Amino acid sequence: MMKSTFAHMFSKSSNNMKSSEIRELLKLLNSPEMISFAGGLPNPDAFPIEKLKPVMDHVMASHARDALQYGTTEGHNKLRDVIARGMGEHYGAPQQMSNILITNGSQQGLNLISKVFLNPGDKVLTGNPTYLGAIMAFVAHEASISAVTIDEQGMVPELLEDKLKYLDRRKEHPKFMYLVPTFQNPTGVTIPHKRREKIYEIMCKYDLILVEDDPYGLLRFEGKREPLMKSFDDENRVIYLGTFSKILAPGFRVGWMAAPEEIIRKVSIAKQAEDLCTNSFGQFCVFEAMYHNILFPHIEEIVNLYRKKRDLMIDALETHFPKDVRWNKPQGGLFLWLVMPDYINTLTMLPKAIENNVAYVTGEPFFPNGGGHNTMRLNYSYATDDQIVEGIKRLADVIKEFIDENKGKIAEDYVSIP
Ligand code: PMP
Ligand code: G9A
Repeated sequence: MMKSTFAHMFSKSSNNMKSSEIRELLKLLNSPEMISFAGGLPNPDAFPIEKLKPVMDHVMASHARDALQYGTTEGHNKLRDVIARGMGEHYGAPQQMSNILITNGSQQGLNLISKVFLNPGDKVLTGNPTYLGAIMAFVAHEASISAVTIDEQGMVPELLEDKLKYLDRRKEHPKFMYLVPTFQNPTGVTIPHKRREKIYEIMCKYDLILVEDDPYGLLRFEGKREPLMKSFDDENRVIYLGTFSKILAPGFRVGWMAAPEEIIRKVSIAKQAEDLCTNSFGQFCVFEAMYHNILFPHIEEIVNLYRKKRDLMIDALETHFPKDVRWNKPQGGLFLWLVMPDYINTLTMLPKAIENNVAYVTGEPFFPNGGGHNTMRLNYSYATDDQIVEGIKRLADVIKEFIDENKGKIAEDYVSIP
């Protein structure tokens, strides 16, 4: 390994940072033969390119002096205002503009929340598994994550309450809880209405704040929409994170936070030091895309596209995969979650898959407290239809071979999913 010149100079907190298995993997997947089910990427063929061109022309023709200028840290007011009203119209959780801060994607929201709430050693509650990017943000701020087992309906209220009682006895009150209640990354699981109410009730009882991360809620293919946790929030304990990344385009890097004004104020001071403001041009484009009615027809289009891709992937799994692998059928979002037999370690299998030009994300990094060695996440939005069929065939061959080699063995690092 290269001798380090700077190791003694890096900060303690930088040594706590862990790199993202997903982002590192994405760098390796640039060969044209590779079929990637790895990153949670929207389909680029579906970007509304032709519709966005006139929007961008309009921004340059009519708003260039502001769109090319720095903006306020809180964000472009017209965008904040339309989001505040939209949260009422589309989510039953109306906001004032002063409750909205525009972020450089919801990933920044996660980092800013960590920055303003977490001291080293503070507890954060999450599901087990949960979104890797959130784990990274919490760990970078030296939080200690306490993860609560989830089932096929997401966080289990009884287990949450048990965990809170346990932490109470140890006088370790969590700073906040983090959930992706709808079409969770990585499992695709959605918490049903009744459970959401129960979880909110427990939050009130134990004086808990919730970070509700919701990039996928509008990508629903079928079934009834579940209310936002934010829509129950009489006690002002929910910090909601939204983003245009999956419903329009992640390249704009525009998301938002909806929270009590006191939190917005604190977070915007933290953001001042981080990036001064979210990129103005992106914010203007997103606002105009909404104003010119491009956003919601686009969402309808990708919902139809992704529903077909989910079905195609599930058909291919049913046709080609061995019967002892299990998967779910989420009603939306971008991911399927697969559970292999215990003796399969998906991390050990990954190089074989990559050699065969197919990639997935291993499940283990999504488990803050360990587990999931035999799980994997498959993204179905990014690949073409032909690639989905071919990629699942390739993956099935890799898995069958691996099963033959490993059947009867216990995976070396066997940790059962709690
Ligand atoms: N939260 C979750 C649950 C995600 O899946 C993602 C992206 N994959 C993000 C946050 C970050 O998205 P962005 O910063 O692009 O808004
Ligand atoms: O890191 C990215 O590119 C966003 C996608 C996240 C994911 O795959 O979970």
